[in-house]
Amino acid sequence: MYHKEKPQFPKNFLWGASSAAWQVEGATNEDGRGVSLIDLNSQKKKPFADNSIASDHYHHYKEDVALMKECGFTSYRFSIAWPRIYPDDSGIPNKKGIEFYNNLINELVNNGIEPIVTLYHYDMPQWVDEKFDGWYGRGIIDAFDQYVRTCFKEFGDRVKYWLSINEQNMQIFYGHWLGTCKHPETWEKDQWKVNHIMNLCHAKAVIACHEMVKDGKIGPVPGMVPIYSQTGNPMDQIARLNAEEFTEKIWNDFYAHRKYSNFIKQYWKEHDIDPDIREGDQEIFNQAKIDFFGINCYRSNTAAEAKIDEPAQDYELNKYGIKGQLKFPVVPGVYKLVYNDYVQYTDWDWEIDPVAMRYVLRNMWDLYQLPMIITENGYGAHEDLDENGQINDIERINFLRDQIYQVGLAIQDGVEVLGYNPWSFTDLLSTGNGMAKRYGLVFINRTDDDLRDLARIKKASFYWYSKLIKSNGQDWGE
Ligand code: BGP
Repeated sequence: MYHKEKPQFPKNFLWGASSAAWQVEGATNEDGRGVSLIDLNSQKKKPFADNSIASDHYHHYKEDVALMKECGFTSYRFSIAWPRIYPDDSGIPNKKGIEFYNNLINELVNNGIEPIVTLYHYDMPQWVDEKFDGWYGRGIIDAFDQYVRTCFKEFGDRVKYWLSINEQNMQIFYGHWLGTCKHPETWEKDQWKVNHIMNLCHAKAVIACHEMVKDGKIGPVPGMVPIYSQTGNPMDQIARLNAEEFTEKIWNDFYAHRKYSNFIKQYWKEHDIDPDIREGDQEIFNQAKIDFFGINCYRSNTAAEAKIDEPAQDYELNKYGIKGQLKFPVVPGVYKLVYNDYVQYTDWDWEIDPVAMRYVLRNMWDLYQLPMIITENGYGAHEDLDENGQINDIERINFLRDQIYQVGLAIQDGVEVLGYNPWSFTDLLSTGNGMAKRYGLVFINRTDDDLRDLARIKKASFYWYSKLIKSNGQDWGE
């Protein structure tokens, strides 16, 4: 729909940016932090990159928050590292870990920046894995409950916006890549047990937040990739729906309705899958009413019919940022994903599609009528300082401008959006590509191989974003 006026953003809109502990903090061996599986993964699995120093935010947090303030932030989304709070199975929280997050939160609040905190962003403590078999064993449910309750008790007086588990759908869907899957031979069935346990952890976090945090609000963070149909062929439309179900809708329906949909129950029945739902589980779900959705959205996908006799193809991610390496999946009889002629692609073959942002917000609003906070969105690129020691990241400015404009249009369409927090504030480790794929508004002077001086250098996008957010979305810099 065409709107005559330019978009207006609500007063008190939360303008900020986003990060995750294991990708930005570093200091993995300091102040009593325990080992996380992601540390081990990041050290040995290429092209992951060693996270022991990352952007060294642990030691630079004051400087980083000062830069956020200078930029005009009113929010900052980050995650708490579970192994910093509970490094081992003693049941005693690590005072130094709590102190670090207290310092960070105080620094934010004192600078007028609303903290938005993710409880779990991929950093599974090694002891939880060894003792309970990680997400595979129900023992994690109480351990996670203990951890989140400690967070609510220690930080809930100042943190009002909480996010439960980052991209649970992607942790299941990309289980092999993100480390959730331990036994590839049986993952097809195991994934639903693992997912059910994650659902219980999510639900208990929602319940505990409402019990313990005065005025606290909590929501999940699905990784959203809206799916278009390749053509008007009705079979492509069904393929589109299938792709959407298996990559995101199963999760979103569950969070919002607090029960499993007929679609997934039917699938389990047909494939002889037992997700191990036990007595009492549904009672827990019934109480876990979420307040909003965090939305991570970078791109769109396009689906077409995959005939039952088409050869299957696994998703092959583009690991090195050389265009054309990504292979889209073919799931015979269900759907296949295809390239879209109407959009451009990044070096990692991610669709550059601002309209997807409006589409996802509209669609989620229609389905669930819950407010949303954009918790991730951004442009990953190869970058280094130019001869003047600067980063003139015009592509990122164009990307953000177009995406934010579409957020504004969704608001004009009547969608309730509370904030925009792109990925990322400073450069940080990409999940799969270390410093080779940068997203920041602020450059971190290091590469994967050379630590240089870790200086913070504002990119052109920092100045552009600052003007836009200080004018509450009026000064587009055109
Ligand atoms: C999201 C994750 C983030 C971040 C981002 C960018 O799925 O929540 O942790 O890494 O994707 O992805 P990448 O770093 O692989 O480009």
